[in-house]
Amino acid sequence: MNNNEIEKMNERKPYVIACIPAYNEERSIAAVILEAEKHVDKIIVCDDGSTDHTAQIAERMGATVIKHEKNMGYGAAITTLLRKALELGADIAITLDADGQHNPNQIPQLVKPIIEGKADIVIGSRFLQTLKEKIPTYRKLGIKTITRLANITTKLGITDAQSGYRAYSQKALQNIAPKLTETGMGVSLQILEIASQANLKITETPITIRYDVEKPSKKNPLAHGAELLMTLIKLVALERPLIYIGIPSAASLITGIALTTYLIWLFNKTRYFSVPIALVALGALFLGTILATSAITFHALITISKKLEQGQNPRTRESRTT
Ligand SMILES: Nc1nc2c(ncn2[C@@H]2O[C@H](COP(=O)(O)OP(=O)(O)OP(=O)(O)O)[C@@H](O)[C@H]2O)c(=O)[nH]1
Ligand SMILES: [Mg+2]
Repeated sequence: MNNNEIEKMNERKPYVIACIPAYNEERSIAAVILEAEKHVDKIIVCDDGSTDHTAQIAERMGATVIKHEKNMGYGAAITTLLRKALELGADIAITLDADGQHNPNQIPQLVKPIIEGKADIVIGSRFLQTLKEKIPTYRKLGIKTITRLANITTKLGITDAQSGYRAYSQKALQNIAPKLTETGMGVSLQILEIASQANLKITETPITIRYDVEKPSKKNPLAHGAELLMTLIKLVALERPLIYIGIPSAASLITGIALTTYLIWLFNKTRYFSVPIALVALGALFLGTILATSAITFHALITISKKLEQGQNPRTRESRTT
């Protein structure tokens, strides 16, 4: 945010909207809304195809409810919410879970750095406060691994890449909301990737999280982790395909060529044709070719889409406005 924008926001009270994704959360949604409304101007709930009374309860509690006809996933719910917040002219949007794990009374802590002009995105981190031992070990390990990997690609140096408790400035919403495509839990990572590309300022603030409020039908943590890993690979590989797909492709091709050379040398020397080596060589050459083709295709597609984004004609390299 530049100084003008900060001054403009400080002239009046910022318009803060809480965005709550909810999928079958009838047990907790009312309490979350009740607590959150003390700290925000408006609450929007995205009912993500719930089959229980989540939507009716949220409506009765006075929230604006946007319903997905069927369950589309956490990322789809977040996308719907952030786009709606932008459309409603939010100065700040807060996302928090509907299951009661996040404490709405911590909203002021998340909003503060944005009001002070110190950040465009504030992440509520579970790893910056003393209660961290309450997080189940396998989750802590999973979140930390994903965060470490995310930090390599985004270079943001954050402690909790997977937190759903976040605050976004209007500038962040404008940059992020239109670009979201991840429908699952990977959206948290995609947001960081976009934020890093757009040079948005990100800070973290300590939050507490409850693990004693969980629903019986939770997603398997292994499936959850695998989904995040896939997103990360997708984001990274697609962002720099020449490196992340090109290098494995080159390694595979070199292995294939080396094995083929060895095979020929062996045959010349001993008249023995090793079928296993031939198969591995063929596989490596095949894989290398496929990866090389993908790397070049992705690279071309990304270059074209980036040019289009900048309003340039990809063929002539001339700006549309000239
Ligand atoms: N799992 C899941 N959650 C959704 C979906 N759509 C919206 N949500 C909401 O997104 C929020 C986060 O979902 P959780 O399943 O609690 O995910 P989490 O907090 O990262 O994982 P846990 O640590 O297992 O609680 C909750 O408020 C859900 O109701 C969906 O399709 N799947
Ligand atoms: Mg949860």
